[in-house]
Amino acid sequence: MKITDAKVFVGGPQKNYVTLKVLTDQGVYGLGDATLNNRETLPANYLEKYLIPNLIGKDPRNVEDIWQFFYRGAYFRRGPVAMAAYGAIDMALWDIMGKLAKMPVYQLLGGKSRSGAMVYAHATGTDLEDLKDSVSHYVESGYKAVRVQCGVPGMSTASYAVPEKKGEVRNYITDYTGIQPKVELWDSDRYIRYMPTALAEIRDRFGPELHILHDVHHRLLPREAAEFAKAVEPVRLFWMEDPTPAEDQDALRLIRQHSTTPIAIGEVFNSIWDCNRMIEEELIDFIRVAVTYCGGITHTRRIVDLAGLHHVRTGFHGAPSHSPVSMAAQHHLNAWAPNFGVQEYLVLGTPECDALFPSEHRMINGMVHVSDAPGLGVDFDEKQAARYEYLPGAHPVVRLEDGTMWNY
Ligand code: GCO
Ligand code: MG
Repeated sequence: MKITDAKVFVGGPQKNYVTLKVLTDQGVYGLGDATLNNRETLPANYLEKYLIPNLIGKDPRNVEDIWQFFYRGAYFRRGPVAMAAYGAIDMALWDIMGKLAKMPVYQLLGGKSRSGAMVYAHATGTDLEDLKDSVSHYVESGYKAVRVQCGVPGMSTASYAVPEKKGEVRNYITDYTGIQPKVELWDSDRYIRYMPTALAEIRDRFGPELHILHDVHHRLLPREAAEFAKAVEPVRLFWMEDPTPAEDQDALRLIRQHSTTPIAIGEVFNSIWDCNRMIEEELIDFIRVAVTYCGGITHTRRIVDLAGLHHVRTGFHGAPSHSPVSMAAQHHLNAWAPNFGVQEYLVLGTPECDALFPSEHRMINGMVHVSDAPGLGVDFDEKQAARYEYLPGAHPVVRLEDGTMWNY
């Protein structure tokens, strides 16, 4: 059996999904997702210029060897661009394997460990009242876990994941008016003074059962993060995400020494080598890698297994930048992983997105029920894809009030 061709598509409904389709001489094809938010053309280019010419002619059933061929063969390995590109190939090969075996991918991984996988939604508000309305909306729709973010009084612009105006539904992940980023201003002091009381009000209003998550988005210094983690302890967060920039993992030790608030980290990691030490030292509670830019199912599964040895549960990244293809790959890992925690889950399910990626995965009452179709259980409509093209876009950048650059 041989791979005969592979094609890359960039585009989608208000998104730049990077979709890979791998074709074989047996008529079976596989799909992968290489979307790297706001840098989408880079993995697409890597696939087209370097990887696909070397993929053609290989036996798609040698999933492990193909992964190792690209990873070890590159010499300059790892990094989000390369790992997203290998990740897309890997997902497509697992899709092909499932279709050949006539089994859903979760069965190839070892079968189902649960009937449904809990997901969390993003609630947000310009202020606390606005946020409460947003949380109510998700609670009423059946979600058991909600991430909460809201504006901080006195801060001169909106901060991470918060709309500028009340009621405005803002695509805070990407602004598609061009590649020049907007500037957000940040003030850690105001945030540390305000956010613990805001989170406590959300707990009071919604009661003890709701799983409340919060994303600090790499903004605090280690000592500040320790103070914050301690201050929010009474709220009993499901997790506090990315309290400090992910490069300095020693910072987590200081936070750990001062608080029992669960820590989630990993959406910017690309390999097991970025997180093995903090997993082994048990400095985190949830690992947030994504199957897309962490090298696909083959590599992500190794991280999940290592995490399981150290009581670390999964909480895969699922920002709106992920296409239904990588989300499907994560649904299969989530169905199997003995140490599953939660799945981030957003705005999929628009009619345009469903038409582009028909799928049997279902989200009901805050739980994902994985598809039993062979392979990944998601398809890609090339006619629909022809409607879309690449849209240049950017994240905001962050500065302190005096102009100093800070972490987005
Ligand atoms: C999350 C993330 C995202 C990132 C985005 C960057 O927890 O979902 O922090 O919102 O900001 O993926 O491209
Ligand atoms: Mg995050």
